[in-house]
Amino acid sequence: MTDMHKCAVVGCGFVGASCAFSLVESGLFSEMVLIDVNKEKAEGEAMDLSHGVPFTRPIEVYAGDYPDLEGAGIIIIAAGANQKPGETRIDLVHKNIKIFQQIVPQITKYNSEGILLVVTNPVDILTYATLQISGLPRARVIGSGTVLDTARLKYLLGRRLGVDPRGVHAFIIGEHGDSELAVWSSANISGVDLSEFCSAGGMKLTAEELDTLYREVRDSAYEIIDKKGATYYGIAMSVRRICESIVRDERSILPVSSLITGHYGLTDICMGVPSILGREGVERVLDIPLNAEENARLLKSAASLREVLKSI
Ligand code: 6V0
Repeated sequence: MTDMHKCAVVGCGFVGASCAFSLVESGLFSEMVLIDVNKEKAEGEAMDLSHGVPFTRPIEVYAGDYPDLEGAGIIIIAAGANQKPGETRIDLVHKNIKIFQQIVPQITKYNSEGILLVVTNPVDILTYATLQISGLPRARVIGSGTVLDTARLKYLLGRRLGVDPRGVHAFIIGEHGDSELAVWSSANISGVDLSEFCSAGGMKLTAEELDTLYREVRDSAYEIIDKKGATYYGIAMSVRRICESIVRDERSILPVSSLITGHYGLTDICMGVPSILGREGVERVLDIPLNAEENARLLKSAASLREVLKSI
C-alpha cells in the first residue's frame, strides 16, 4: 500500500533540493524522505527544510535510505550528473545510466507500488531505462518531459502578447532537449487562434519571431548554465505541478514523458507529449493535432532518441 502523502527525493543536489523545497511549500505531503549517496548533503538539506516547517503545513522531512521508501506514493529521481557549460543533455547519458542501474533496483526493492518521477537528464532516455530496469507498469514511470520547456514557452509568449501565461495554450513536445518542437499549429490564447489573437489586437508575430521564441525556449538551459552554472527553480516548480496533478487526482494535461505506444505513429519510446495525469500516473496519452511539418519533426525527435537508446 502506498500513501500519496509521502514522497521521496533521490538525489539532493541543486535540482533535488529545489524540488524538495517547492514540495514542502506546496503542502501536498506530510512526510518526505531525502536520499543521496552523499548522506551529509541529504541530512543538511533535511535540517534546513525542517526549520521552515513552522511556516508550512505540518510535514516531517528527514534524510534516509532506501528502506525508508516503503509506502511512498511518489519517488522523484534527480540523482546524477548535470550539464556543464557546452555539454548537451545527451552527453550525460552514460554517466547517468550507470547511476540509474544502481538506484532503480534499490527503489523497487522497497517500493514497487509508487509512482517514479524521473527528472535526471537526459530525461526521456532515463525514463525509458527506468521502465526497463524497474519492470513497473508504464503508467507509473514518468519523466518530467517537456513540462518545463512548455512553461518557458508560455512565459515568453505571454510576455510577448501581454497576457497571463496561464491563458496561453501551446505545447513543446518531443525530446526534452535539442530536437524538441513547438506545436504552433494549435497554439491559442484561451481558445482564440494565435494569429487571430494577434491580428485582432493589432499585433504581428512573424514566422521568424515564432522561430526565435522557440529557439529561446530550446536553448534557455544552455544560457542559464552559462550564467549561473545550473538550472533548478523552473524544474522544481514543474515537479510541484506534476505532483499536484497526481496527488490531488486533478487529471491535468501536462507534456510528461512516458512510454508511447501507437500515438503519432510512434511506439516503444519515451518522450514528452500531452498526457492526462492523475492518481494512477499517466492515465492517457493524447494525440494532439499536428501539421505535416510538426509531425515530421516529432518523428525526427523520436529517431534521435532511438539512436541514443541503441548506443546504451
Ligand atoms: P547536482 O547538483 O550535481 O546533484 C546531483 C546529486 O545526485 C548530488 O547530490 C549527488 O550526490 C547525487 N547522486 C549522484 N549519484 C548518486 C547515487 N548513485 N545515488 C544517490 N544520489 C546520487 O546536479 P543537479 O541537481 O543540478 O542536476 C540533477 C539532474 O537534473 C541532472 O541530470 C540535470 O541535468 C537534471 N535536470 C533536469 C531538468 C529537467 O527538466 N528534467 C532540468 C534541470 C536539470
